[in-house]
Amino acid sequence: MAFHSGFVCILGRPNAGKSTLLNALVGERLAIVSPKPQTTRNRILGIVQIPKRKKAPAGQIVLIDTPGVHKADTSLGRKMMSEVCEALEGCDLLLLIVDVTRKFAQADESVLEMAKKSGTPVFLLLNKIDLLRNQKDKLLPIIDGYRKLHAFKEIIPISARKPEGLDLLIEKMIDALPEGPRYFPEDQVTDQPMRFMVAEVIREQVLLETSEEVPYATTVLVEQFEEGAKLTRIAAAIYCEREGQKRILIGKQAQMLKKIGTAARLQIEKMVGARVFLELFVKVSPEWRESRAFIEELDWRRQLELLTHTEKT
Ligand SMILES: Nc1nc2c(ncn2[C@@H]2O[C@H](COP(=O)(O)OP(=O)(O)OP(=O)(O)O)[C@@H](O)[C@H]2O)c(=O)[nH]1
Ligand SMILES: [Mg+2]
Repeated sequence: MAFHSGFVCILGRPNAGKSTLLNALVGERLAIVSPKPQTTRNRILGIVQIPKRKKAPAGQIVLIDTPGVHKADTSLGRKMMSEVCEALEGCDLLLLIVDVTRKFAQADESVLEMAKKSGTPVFLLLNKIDLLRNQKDKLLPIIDGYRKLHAFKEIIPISARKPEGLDLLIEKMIDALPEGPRYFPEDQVTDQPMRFMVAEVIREQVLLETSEEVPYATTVLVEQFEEGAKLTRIAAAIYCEREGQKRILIGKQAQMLKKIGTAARLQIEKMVGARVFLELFVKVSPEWRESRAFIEELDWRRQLELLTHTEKT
């Protein structure tokens, strides 16, 4: 029987649940998740293998999680939006995900415009239906409202967190994707380097533990990653923009940094499957969010490109 495959881009406003959906569909924590908007800063690939079922074909769904669509006001923000545009290019299907508990607003309009402009078939996912609890009768008028806005190929209510409705979503995606090759080996779930995933796990703890401007002004770079027989040694720098933010990130008697480090280390140990020695530093780099050179340094795809280029020359 035929094999269906293709690239599926997850698009939506910040906080809609895109990364939660990616993780739920792949069955692994590939993308960090937090209650704060603008958690994801680059596109994240997740591969879902679909075995052959009774009447349905087998397949491979290559999902691409993207940063939340927002009005960018820094170099970092513009880079995030260019990541969204790159993900949209050449994909076979779009999953436009909205938080069903929030009213359709101006910001949703621009996401919808991007989806329409792409010319790609769109599934509308009404996420967080678990929050509606016994008010699920509210769904029908919401669906009707959205139907008027665009000829969505499917409208599917889901809960990415619970999860709910995801089997139906997978079935519909496989049906909608064309016959195609297996793009990635059967045992591969992502293309992200471990170093980058480690940096993200540390950033996730910063997002969870700090508030106001600190999470947005923070980024993480892994500076050392050495796998030993018994122990993996990792050193990472947490960058912020001001001395005051540095003080918050370190905390009284370095308690905050210890808390972030311990929680991150436990996660990283699961990921690398070994004991980890994690060393964290906090560095101040004023206005790094406006530095294009630094933002390129944070982009692992760009770094890999540069590396192969240097090797060739
Ligand atoms: N109740 C409920 N919460 C959800 C659901 N899906 C996601 N969330 C929560 O919504 C918040 C945002 O989730 P993310 O997956 O980080 O959202 P995102 O769209 O990737 O956000 P950005 O990366 O900032 O664009 C987190 O607190 C999630 O736990 C859901 O189905 N139900
Ligand atoms: Mg995200």
